[in-house]
Order: sequence, then structure tokens, then C-alpha cells
Amino acid sequence: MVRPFSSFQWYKGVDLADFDARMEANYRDIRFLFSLLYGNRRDSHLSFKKLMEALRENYHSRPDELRQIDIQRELDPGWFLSNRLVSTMLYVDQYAGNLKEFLKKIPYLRELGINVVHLMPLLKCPAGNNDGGYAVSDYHRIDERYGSMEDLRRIAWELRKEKMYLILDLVVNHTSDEHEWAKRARSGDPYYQNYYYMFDDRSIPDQFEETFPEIFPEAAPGNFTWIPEIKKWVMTVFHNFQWDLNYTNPTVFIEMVKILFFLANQGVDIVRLDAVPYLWKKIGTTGQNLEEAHIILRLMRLCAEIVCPGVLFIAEAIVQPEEIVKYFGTDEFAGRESHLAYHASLMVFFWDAIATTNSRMLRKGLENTPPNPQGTGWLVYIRCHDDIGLGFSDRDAREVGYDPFLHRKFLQEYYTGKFPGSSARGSLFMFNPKNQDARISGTTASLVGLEKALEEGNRLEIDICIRKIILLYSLVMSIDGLPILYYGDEVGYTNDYFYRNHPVHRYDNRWMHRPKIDWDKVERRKIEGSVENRIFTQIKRLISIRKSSPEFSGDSSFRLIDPENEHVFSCLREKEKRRTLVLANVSGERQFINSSILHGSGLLEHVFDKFSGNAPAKKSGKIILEPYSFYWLSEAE
Ligand code: OTU
Repeated sequence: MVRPFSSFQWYKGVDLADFDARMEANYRDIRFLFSLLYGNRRDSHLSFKKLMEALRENYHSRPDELRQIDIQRELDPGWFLSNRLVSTMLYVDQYAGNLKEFLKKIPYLRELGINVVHLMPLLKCPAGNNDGGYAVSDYHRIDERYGSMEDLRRIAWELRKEKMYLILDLVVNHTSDEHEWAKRARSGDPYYQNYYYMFDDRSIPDQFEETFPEIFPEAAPGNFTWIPEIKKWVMTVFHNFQWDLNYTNPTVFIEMVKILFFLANQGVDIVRLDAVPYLWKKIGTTGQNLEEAHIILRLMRLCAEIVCPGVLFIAEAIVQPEEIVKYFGTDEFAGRESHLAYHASLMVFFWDAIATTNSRMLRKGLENTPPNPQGTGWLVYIRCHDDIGLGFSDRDAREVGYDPFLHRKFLQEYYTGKFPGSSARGSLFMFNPKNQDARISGTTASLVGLEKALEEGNRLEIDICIRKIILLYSLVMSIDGLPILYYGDEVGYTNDYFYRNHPVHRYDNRWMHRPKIDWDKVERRKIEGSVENRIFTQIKRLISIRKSSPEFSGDSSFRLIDPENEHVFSCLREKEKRRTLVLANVSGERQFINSSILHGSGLLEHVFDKFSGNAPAKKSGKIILEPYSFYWLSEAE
């Protein structure tokens, strides 16, 4: 048996006491999980030894400053659930041009109150179609378009100085077909062909295809691509230039763990693991959410617990809620897989509430969300760089009386502006004629109707749209989890149609909601009464109140409250003696709520709204909520 601890105390001049202690705590589980995946292979023993060596080497090369942070975070493992954290995500080039220029934008983020920054993929990728950077050709280099690895380290350092945190993607499921491994595989080297799933003829691919769905049916139908140079089919679940990595080969796993440590050692605080449901494939399955995918993630996590325990994992799993929750870990591994995961169905429920003007689905969806293990948290958001997939569970829809298929159709029509009365300006993404599935693209502002209202110069409508945006973000900031503010939303960015003239982006309408930031527009936040000013100041206020309200933290209690009015969503946030009752009117009509809701939530009659600073409006014992308005009701301290 390999006994990696106990033999050394020092390794190349570095004290290994922490390393040894962490190894001792995790060794048995790592060994066990590794053998589940690779135990029956001849090279299992040797591969395990290589993995152990990689851990030691990367611990050794981890900068001292980061090792100190690891220790602090080990002492405060729930640090990321704090109400004081608010995140954003952005494309460095669309936002600032490059990494050096981005440095100058940090004060702007601080002004807004943002302290967690997800920089969209920055690693080297092909010049043509690279799926927004999700086709990596070199994991050790920053693409020249953005700058250098040194620029990234500088950003990590500057953010750290400001008590801000950096999120970066790790595209674990596939590489670009221009990655060195892919090039070698294509040139006929069997060693690298084993890094991917390659087949000489269609017999096995056809068996996979029977049960694999298509992710990008319009842009990349099917799941395999023919490589004429070697006369083989390679598995490409996403685009044909994104080759799926073969994790049945332990060398692939070890390579990826080393890349993970490499990024962690540059100063990345949080790693977003892309497309994790797809990490393991089997004939006769959908190729998603297989047990082995969870084992791979757990193994990665436990390895990170030894080398860089301060680094968090986000599992990017846009699947049904009962599957997503498993990415936090289950059974004896509960809380030991990823720290954070996107609450993808909650995102859809927010949009559902706006479209239907009732909170039935939002409520039901939250009610049916399985509990997440202690020490883990949801990422709460209304949109991200991807499409809005209508991936709620059919059960949620049925339980509130909708036919799931027809309801999805309704949402598609509503957000593309086809439904009578809708002023949304979204587009369908990846319409699949076989099952009528489609997702939705479009910025928050355009989806709530602001683009149309501005075009028509309709002041009343503009007003309503701004209210909707603030209402949505009030929910994002107050519902249990780490909130994401999607870049541009804070100044009401409408769709960017420039992508239609772009040689590559024109085929992918997700680019309509990945706007290029015009800083003159952002400057308008300073002009009182401008649309930018009205949205910016209110979002800034939401953030600042959240940050001073411990009851909004991810480790405080969250309880749904029935306001006895389906147009109003309500929940109670509570920590120690601090309570806030959230009331949100998702309809365009004034709503009334019985004041007894206060008493029922353990609040006194005399409450005030934290957002406006005023007492809520009341009439004959009822609380009044204006169209698309909300209250954060709390007792004076
Ligand atoms: C992710 O999304 C990224 O967020 C996308 O921008 C990439 O195109 C893609 O991976 C490939 O790298 O299908 O519609 O369950 O749903 O990984 C978005 C997870 C996607 C997948 C998700 C994927």
C-alpha cells in the first residue's frame, strides 16, 4: 500500500505538517473513490502513485500567501455563505477590452458593492468559433486577446487586497480540437486517442445516440464527429470542435486535477466546473448525472482539500433540481462534492412569475427544492451568459395545475413577444423540432419589455419595466443563496444585436445578451432621472442592504410564507433575533395583504421597509403593494 504521509515532514524545503494532516484526513476516501473508478485496471496502482505525487508537488508550489488563506478558510468554512457577498459575471473583452484594462474597472464594481467576480473563460482557445471560450486549447495560458497569466495573477492579487474574490471556469468535460492532446490524437498517436472517446465505425456511436439527447441540435446535431485524418468518430456532445474527455482513463483525471491546482495556485478563489453532469458516459443512458460523474467530482474535491482547501467548487449542472442537489454530495459525502451550484429552476420560476403575474410556480418550485447539505449554497440569479432553459420539473408544473408542455410553449411565446400583451424581446435558442424544446435568449431588460418601451418612448411602460428589474433583483438578493448580478443589468442593457454581423457569433443568439459595455452609457448612472441612474442606484441599494442584513446569509433560516394572495410571493428570512419578511407583488395590479401576516411571521405591528426606509402603505388593516413592488419588512433595531 502506498503510504504518502508519515514518510516526510519536509519536502523541498516546505513544511508538510498541514499537508500531512489533510492527507491523513482524506487519504482513505480518495483511495476508495479512486478504486471505484479505476481499481480494475492494470495501471491503477501506478496511476494512484502519480496522483499522490501531483498532490505533493502542487502543495509545494502553492504560494505561501495562498496557503495562509487556506488555513483561514479552514477555520471558517462557511465564509462564502455570508450575506456580505454579492457576485457578478462578465466577459473581460466585452467589459474592458483586456485584463489590464479590467483592473481599472475594479473601483466601479466596488462602487456597486460587488465583491465576487466571475471572469468568463480566458484560457487560450482557437480564434474562430470557441463557444465563448468553452473550447480550451491550452489550460496553462491566457489567450493573447486578454493578456497573460501574469495579468491574471495581478488581478487575483488586487482583488484579494480589496477583499474581493475571483471565480474562473475550468472546462472539465471537453477540450478544443486544437488542444495539443487532440492534435496528437488526430495525428494518429493512440496514447492521446485514449484521452477521448474514439471509434472506428458507427456501431458504438449509434448505440450511444439511441439515448443521448442533443445539446445544441441546431448548431451541432448528434454527439459524434468524423475525423477523416484518422478515419475515426470522436464523441462531441456539445459542438463538433469540443471533444469529450475520456475519464475512464485515469491519466485524463490526473491531468485535469493538475490543471485545477495550476489555476488555484494562480490565486483563483472559486472554480466553476463546467458541464459536470456529462463527465461519464454509458450506453443506454442519457450520459448525464451518472454516479461516476459524482465520484470524479468528489475525488477532485478531496484532492483539493489537501492542496488548496480554501478554493471552492461551483458545479455547473443545469439539470432538474433533484439532480442538481446531488452535486453538493450525498450520504457520507454530503457537503463534500461542490460548495455551490446554480439554482437553475429558480431562475425560470422568477421569469414564470413575471409572465404569469402569479407566484404559484415560484412558490411550488421552492417548496419542492430538496434541501442542500449544511455548508453548501445555491447561486441565485435571473440570468447568466447562457440561455434560459425551461428545465423545471414537470411535477412542479402539474402541481400548480399547468400542463408542462403547454406551459413551456406559453413561456417561449411570452418571452419572444408573440403572446398577446407581451412586450418581451427575447429569441428562441436551439429550437428542436423533434420535441418542440427551445430555450430563451435576451437580456433582462429586453425580456421585461424595456427595449420596446424605450423604442416607443413610453414613459409609463419604462417605469413599469424598471420596477420589474428591481423586483427581480430584490428576489435574487433576498432568497437563500449567493446572488449573481449579470453584468450590464445594473444599467439596464437591452439586447446587443451586433452579434448578427459577427462572422462567428451570428450562429449563436446567446450573444444578444453578452453585450459590449459602452462606458459612456454606464456614466449616465450619474445623471439623475436617467434610466441607467434609476436602475443603478436601486440595485446598489439592494446590494448594500443585503450586505448589512445577516438574516439574508446562506446559513440563516428561509421559510416560505403564504400571503393568501397568489400574485404576491412571500418568505421570511431569520437569523438570531433579526427577521425580514419579504413581500413581492409580481403582478401589474395593486395587491392587498392581510396585516396579520406580520404577527404570523413573528413580527410586531410596527415594521418598516428596509428598502424605502418607510412604513408599508396600509388601508383598512391591509398592507398595500403597488404593481411590481416589494417590501423587506423588518422591526426597527
Ligand atoms: C456550459 O453550458 C456553458 O455555460 C456554455 O456556455 C457552454 O456552451 C457549454 O457548457 C459547453 O462548454 O448546455 O446551454 O448541465 O447544460 O454545461 C448551456 C450543464 C449548456 C449544461 C451546460 C451547458
